Order: sequence, then C-alpha cells, then structure tokens
Amino acid sequence: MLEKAGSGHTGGSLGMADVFAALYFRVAKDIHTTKVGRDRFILSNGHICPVWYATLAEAGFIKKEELLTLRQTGSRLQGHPVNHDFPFAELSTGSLGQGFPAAVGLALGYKMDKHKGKIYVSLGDGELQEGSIWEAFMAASNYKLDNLIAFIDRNMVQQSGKTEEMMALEPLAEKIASFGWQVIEADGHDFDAILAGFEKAGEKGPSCIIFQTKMGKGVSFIEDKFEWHGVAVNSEQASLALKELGE
Ligand SMILES: Cc1ncc(C[n+]2csc(CCOP(=O)(O)OP(=O)(O)O)c2C)c(N)n1
Repeated sequence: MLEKAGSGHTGGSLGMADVFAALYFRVAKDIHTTKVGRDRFILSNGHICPVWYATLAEAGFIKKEELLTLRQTGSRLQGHPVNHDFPFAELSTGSLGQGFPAAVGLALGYKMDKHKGKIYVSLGDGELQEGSIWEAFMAASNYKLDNLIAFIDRNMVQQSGKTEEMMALEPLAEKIASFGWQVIEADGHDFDAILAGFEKAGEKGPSCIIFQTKMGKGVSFIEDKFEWHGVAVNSEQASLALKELGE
C-alpha cells in the first residue's frame, strides 16, 4: 500500500505490526462493535496508520483492496486517520500530542458512565516530547483511570534522528511511574511478552506499556534507520521487503 501511495510512514508501521496483531487478535474486546462500553482504540501517533489500516483489513473490518487507496483523494484511508466517514477512527489524529489527552477524556467518560471497557491508546516515543502528553499523564492518574492502557512505540528514533540526541526521554519508565502510572516494559516483537504486558496492564491503572521495538522490523535495509520514518518503498524495495518478510 505504501508503494502504491508513493509516500507515507514505513518505519514505524513495520515496527508496531506485532503489537497491533496482539491488540486486535488477542487483547481488545468488542472493538468497533456497537456494544455500549466496548473497548476503544486511539492511534495518537497517527502517522503509523498504515499498520493500523492493514490490521483492520486483516481483522475483516475493511476490505484488503481498500488498502491500495491509501493517501488518495477521496479515500477513507488518509495519510493520518480522519474520522469522518471512517467509523473505526474515534477521532482524527496525526497532530502529535492530541490523541492521548482525548483518550484520557474518553476513559474518564467511561468511568463516569460505569462502562467496563478499556481505552487503548498508541503513542510514539518522539510524540512524548509534546507537553500535552505530560498533562495527560498527570490527569489520568489524578482521575485514577484504571481503564486506560497507553502503549509506547519505544524505537528510540523519531523523524530526524535518535530521541536521546534530539530531546532525551530517559529514564522514561521512572518518569511515567512518577506521574502515578503502573509502567510495564516489554519486547515489542515477542508475542508472549506483548500479551503478558497487556494482561498486566489490565490489572491496575492507569497503565503504560513501553514496547521496545525496532523501526522497520523485519526488513534489513529499513531496520533501526530513522531515515525510513516517513519514506515509502519503491517497487524494487517493496519486492525485496516482502521477500524478507516471507510473503
Ligand atoms: C504536532 C506535530 N508536530 C510535528 C509533526 C510531524 N511529525 C510526524 S511524526 C514525527 C516524529 C514522531 O516521532 P515518533 O513518535 O518517535 O514516531 P516514529 O518516528 O518512531 O514513527 C513528527 C515530528 C506532527 N505530526 N505533529
């Protein structure tokens, strides 16, 4: 889909594929149904929507053919999630630092309405450099939002370099814990670890899972290279990548 679009975010999308598979196929309940109090998901790091759209297709919510409309005028699958006409997006995201605070509000609303469901929210590590993220961490613990599960794509890179060289985040786990959150660290490419992380996160909260990931996981010429943050594969690279991924 990225090859066809000719632009988009390849690196982060590949890096979060394992976590998204776990979330949609094992963890989230009644997601995208009409059930009151269903689990909900917000993609705060909206730029990695290719992996989310692919997950939605794999799970049968949208048709696989629609994936090839990525980023085209009139498509529901824009380069960042747009929620009008696309019921799976709880809100439009992509302006970093916005989705997480909205998820906090949603979780608070769920508590007030006594809904049982969980609110899952995906964040990028570079995204944590937005001030609104830390207001949201503070508010979620103030309101004791044990129905909120945030997870971070801790690939150590962002658009133009390494996070620790641009705006250091470490010691990240301690920082988030000091805001009153349960913090879990897990290998974002080990399914047992991912599932154990989500399970523990559901026990008390608010909870944040820091998933250690590799940008571009599974494709040798993309892995760990921040230069692939927002670049699409050309046709030759796409073939090589799919071959490496075993398709
Ligand atoms: C408010 C805002 N500022 C800047 C951008 C442009 N932008 C998109 S992704 C990104 C880097 C985010 O880094 P990270 O969250 O680590 O994502 P990764 O590179 O790992 O996919 C930036 C600066 C944006 N989308 N929103």
